[in-house]
Amino acid sequence: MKITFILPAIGKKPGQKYIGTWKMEPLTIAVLKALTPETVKTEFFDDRIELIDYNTKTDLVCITVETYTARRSYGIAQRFREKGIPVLMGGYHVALCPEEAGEHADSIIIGNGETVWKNVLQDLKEGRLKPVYHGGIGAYDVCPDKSIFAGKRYLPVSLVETGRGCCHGCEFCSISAFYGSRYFCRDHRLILEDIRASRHKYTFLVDDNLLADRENALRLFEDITPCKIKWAGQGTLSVARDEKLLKAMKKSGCEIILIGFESLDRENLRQMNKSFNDTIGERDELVKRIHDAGIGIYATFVFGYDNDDERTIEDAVEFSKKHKFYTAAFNHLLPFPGTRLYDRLERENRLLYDKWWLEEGYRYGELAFRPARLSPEKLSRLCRDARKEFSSPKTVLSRGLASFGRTSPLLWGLFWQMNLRLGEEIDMKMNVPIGGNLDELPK
Ligand code: B12
Ligand code: SF4
Repeated sequence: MKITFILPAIGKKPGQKYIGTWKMEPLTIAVLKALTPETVKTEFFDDRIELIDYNTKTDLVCITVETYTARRSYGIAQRFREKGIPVLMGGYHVALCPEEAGEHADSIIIGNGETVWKNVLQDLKEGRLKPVYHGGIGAYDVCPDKSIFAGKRYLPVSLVETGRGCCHGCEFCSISAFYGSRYFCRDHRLILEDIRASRHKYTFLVDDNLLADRENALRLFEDITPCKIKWAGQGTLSVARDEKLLKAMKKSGCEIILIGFESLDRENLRQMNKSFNDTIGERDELVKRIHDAGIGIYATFVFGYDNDDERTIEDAVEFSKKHKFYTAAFNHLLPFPGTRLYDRLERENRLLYDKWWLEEGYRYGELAFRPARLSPEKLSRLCRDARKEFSSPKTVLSRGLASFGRTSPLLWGLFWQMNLRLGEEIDMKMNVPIGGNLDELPK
């Protein structure tokens, strides 16, 4: 028996090179590989970096689907299904849009793969795959098998999962839609095992909110300290209020923390149900404490809430420049299916497409709804301009100099590589057609 795993790209511009940044090892595939007995042959195509062989002889094609990659996933699935090869799909998009995904696959899995993979393989062997498998959420107890990445070139960063879900309930977030404000921490013994098996000096701790459970985070930082790794992960600004946690985090090797500021505007934060980020008055001080602790910040912002206009976007860029963040993302708001944001915009009759992720001609960077104070085109342009401004040579230079000493020398070296490249790629990434031209897929 042979199984073919596929990670689809968002899309590709006709005739252009793929976008270069953020090509990390996809942990999802390594987890599925680890669950698969050695007697079953496996292969893996990462559509972001290589061509898919549609003539491969295989018994099952497994595709992991995100909303951005749904259109392309369905196109890829069709090619295999035309040849009589069954397709199984999983991932957050499938979990949040099971009916839609079910129309493009022979079988789908909602939730975790760990709990049902054995049954899937048995059913496949007996030729009676079920249309739906419910994997549930919560406990997961497997160490990924990264041998499936052999021969592929990824960023030299090891991904180690520490938790799934999040305690918060931000209106726009797929994680909050799927997990319903619940957080599941992973067994620390498995985390340590993964770290010991890692090949790279740098580790990305994969978690939607590493700090969701304070006591667990504190123990985790203590447990991983002896491993002497350098790591980056996702957290919240509130860590700066907790001196003990901040110290433990740094001691355990934290170099960069990704913080979703999202907006600096109180009304916007209220509307997105992220008032826990309403640190107006103390925000500068909290940022300073994190920097003083020797941790760089990857700041993310989202624009398109009802109080957003040119001024709020400018404020976010100025704030990011003032604090000389290691890096920052300025994204426009996007109504992901299954989120409360999607439902609200639908109710308010503000969606420009019923399903933007399936819309032919929909492009990365394009708005999919009508913002309250700006035209969709203008907001898209302002996000691009914000990225350009933050990545201008002058800003990169001043941020780079400030980062010296704030992070380790190796991460400082990475700063230049990453920020200069991100600047170059802004326009390459803008307007990538979602799904790409499916006719360009090799037959
Ligand atoms: C790490 C990460 C990234 C990394 C990418 C890593 C990489 N491999 O290259 C970076 C930082 C680059 C990134 C980028 C983006 N990301 Co991201 N990312 C994540 C994160 C935090 C972890 C993913 C992961 O490795 N999980 C661990 C694995 C083991 O879990 P898993 O994927 O859920 O798989 C399990 C099950 O879902 C299931 N399963 C999944 N697929 C399949 C398939 C089959 C066949 C089967 C049987 C089972 C199965 O079984 C697995 C084992 O239980 C997730 C959130 C999360 N907790 O998953 C967001 C997440 C996937 N990202 C998200 C988004 C929006 C993005 C961006 C679009 C952000 C942006 N605005 O630019 C970009 C672009 C993504 C792209 N496709 O190019 C969203 C997707 C939402 C959605 N509805 O699709 C998520 C869910 C975060 C969120 N808060 O909503 N991301
Ligand atoms: S804090 Fe982050 S992961 Fe948690 S619900 Fe909000 S956006 Fe989602």
